[in-house]
Amino acid sequence: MSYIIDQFVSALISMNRIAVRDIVGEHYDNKNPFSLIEKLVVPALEVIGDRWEEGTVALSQVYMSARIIEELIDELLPPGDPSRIGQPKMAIAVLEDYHLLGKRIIYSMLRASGYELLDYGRVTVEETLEKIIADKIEILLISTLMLPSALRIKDLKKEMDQKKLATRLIVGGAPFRFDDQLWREVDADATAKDAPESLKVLNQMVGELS
Ligand code: B12
Repeated sequence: MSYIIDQFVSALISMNRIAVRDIVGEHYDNKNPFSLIEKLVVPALEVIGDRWEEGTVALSQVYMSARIIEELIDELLPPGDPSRIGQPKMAIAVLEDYHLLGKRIIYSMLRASGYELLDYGRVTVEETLEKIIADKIEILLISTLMLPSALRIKDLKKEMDQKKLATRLIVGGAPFRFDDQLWREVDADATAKDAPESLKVLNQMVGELS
């Protein structure tokens, strides 16, 4: 797989959409887009992020790679499952961060699995508070990819406690994968490293709430 990831990385950073499509066409079984995303897309973007950090890839290449991936994900991800499960009110948000792809994947995975959740898009701590109060949200999923954004979850949680809100928080994104104790430090209730695991964690939390 690592050879394929390398090929995929090269196609992305040289903005070769045709090669990107060819590689996807060769390795996608037309059944489970999440498996392709977790095995190929996420690791490739991680390699690109590492190369950017070591200075061998420009930010414009990171940006263009993400754009190509966005187009691909638009085509691959399934629509929501029409038979919604009776469930607590839930929402998903990107907190004070511009990295949106992870949220998009988690949102689609959960909707495809029958959950109905509001998509708050990119929000600040203040906006999040207003929204979860107005919508009476019981479970909030938060995605952050930068450490300063991840640490803002602790500020959100403090404000929630002051307002006596019992909304449960599930957090995820790169900082939580780099440090497996960070979710506890920001006072979240749970974390998950990828889309399939987010479904397991949510199923368990929904079970506890009902
Ligand atoms: C693509 C990318 C960008 C794109 C984003 C495009 C977009 N529309 O999203 C662009 C070019 C815009 C960008 C910009 C920047 N980036 Co950037 N970026 C990346 C990169 C390469 C990949 C991120 C990505 O999309 N991955 C694919 C998605 C699908 O994976 P994911 O988000 O991790 O999601 C998975 C899991 O984490 C999990 N998950 C995600 N969210 C959630 C939520 C819940 C509830 C759960 C349960 C699970 C979960 O499930 C997902 C599926 O498996 C990462 C490298 C990396 N290692 O992550 C750097 C990275 C995140 N960026 C970084 C930085 C520093 C920046 C910039 C500040 C650079 C700059 N100097 O301008 C800017 C910030 C812009 C801003 N103002 O916020 C750093 C962050 C470092 C840190 N610890 O703070 C990283 C880690 C790169 C690095 N190695 O240094 N970036």
